[in-house]
Amino acid sequence: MMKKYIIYLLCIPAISVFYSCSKDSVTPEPVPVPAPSIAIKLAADFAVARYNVVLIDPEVTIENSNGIVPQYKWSIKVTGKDGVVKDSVICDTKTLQFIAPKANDYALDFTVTSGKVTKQAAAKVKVSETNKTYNSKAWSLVDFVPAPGINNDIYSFTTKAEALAEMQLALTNGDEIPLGTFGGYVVTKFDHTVINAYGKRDFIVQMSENSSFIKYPPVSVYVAYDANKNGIADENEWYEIAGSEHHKSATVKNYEITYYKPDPAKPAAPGKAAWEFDTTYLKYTDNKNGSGAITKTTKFRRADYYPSWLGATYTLKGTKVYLPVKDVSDGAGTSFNVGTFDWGYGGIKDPSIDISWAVDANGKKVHLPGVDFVKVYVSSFGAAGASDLLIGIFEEVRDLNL
Ligand SMILES: [Ca+2]
Ligand SMILES: [Ca+2]
Repeated sequence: MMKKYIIYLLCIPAISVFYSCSKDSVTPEPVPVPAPSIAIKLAADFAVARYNVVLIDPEVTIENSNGIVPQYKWSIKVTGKDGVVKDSVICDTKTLQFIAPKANDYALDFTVTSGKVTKQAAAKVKVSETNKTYNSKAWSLVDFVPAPGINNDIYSFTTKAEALAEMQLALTNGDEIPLGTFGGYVVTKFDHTVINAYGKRDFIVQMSENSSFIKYPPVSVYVAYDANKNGIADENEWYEIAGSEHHKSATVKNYEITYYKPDPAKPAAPGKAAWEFDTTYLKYTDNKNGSGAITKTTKFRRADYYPSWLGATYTLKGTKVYLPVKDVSDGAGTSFNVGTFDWGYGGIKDPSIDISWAVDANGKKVHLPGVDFVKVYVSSFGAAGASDLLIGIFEEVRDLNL
């Protein structure tokens, strides 16, 4: 009896093993997966003038990719200071918009990788001399509309043309260009396309710098590459630089403020604090059902904040970025800490910009070979009590790699 029992027990694992094996044996043989293959059609030679873009768009056919997203890499041979030739990656998309600062013959390598399979192709670009000298600073003023601010009345313009001529002069002389509060902007143009250097910052936005007495807000940046080469920054050529604040919840996209010209006959409505000279001075409305008034401060009571040449009302637009402004005078409104942003703005610790941060209206990254135009605008709407509105004062934009 006992013997039988033992045998029975021992049989269970035996059967179990047999069962497992038989299950395996009915699994169909794995169908061999066809190896991926890559074919590249790329012209051998291209030619372009320096600081101009040539489009290099190879034909890539990938078979049996098994859903793997291919990776692309363009590199050029660069001779370092030590005389050693190295591959330098210049692009990671299929299409390359090649642009180079120097006349030379460039040897390009194009690599496509799909899983474990890699294919390479090569091309040459002959970059010719233009016999032009290019300036690192954007010297041409293309557009300028200030928002209200305490320094608008120093300019007694009657037309926009007059304002532009005067601000061009300021830019030429290295003088400052006041932008006022939210939405105030200036557009400048380079005499060349600022190259979007791969993995590097490309240009710098110089604003008036903070002192112990006066604090300036960071400013936002738009860029335009003159893709159709008509010399104009067309509406569809503008892209926003998505800096460190761009995706934060307090950031308001497509914000618009309308400013109303103050009535000089209106009696001042003083506030509780001595610095509040007129709390109903300059009316504004926005496109989020908001409205209010900019207070005229006692210190600037003789100033006209509204640019007289801009008519009865005008509207300024952009992404509104939240800027922390903290009263550090126990609510007296006489002393403030003004916040700053990490990267991707002017008026911050490091105001250098990588063109690769540009995004389209849907927030999607765009690949620009470079930029010809830079728009700088005040993207926060804040005041620092007795010190008045937080206003931006523009100095210049400059190519970092020229
Ligand atoms: Ca770059
Ligand atoms: Ca254009």
